[in-house]
Amino acid sequence: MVRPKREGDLALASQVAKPKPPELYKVMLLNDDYTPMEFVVAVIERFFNKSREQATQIMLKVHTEGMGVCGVYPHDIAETKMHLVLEAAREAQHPLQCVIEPA
Ligand code: TYC
Repeated sequence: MVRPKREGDLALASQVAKPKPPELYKVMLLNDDYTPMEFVVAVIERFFNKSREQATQIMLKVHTEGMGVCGVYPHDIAETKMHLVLEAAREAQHPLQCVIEPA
């Protein structure tokens, strides 16, 4: 068993330890020739909390440039959002692809 050198040292160490800021990841959509624009806009609104106007801008960027960022999040949240997008696309039988990468 590890004993603190002095009474209270362990508690103090945990208070002093600096919490690291979380590493952030971009959630990106990829363009394809088949997923309807309206579906992509709806996905961005729903999972990335964007207005219809913001979602439309992001969708058009992906459509014209091949890729676009929907949001930036800590790793676990980014991964969850990616899975939600892929699940919605699969459910609707669209080939929409979503990836995450370090911000
Ligand atoms: N290129 C698609 C179309 O013309 C629209 C689209 C936009 C698809 C963004 C995927 O991530 C995407 N219907």
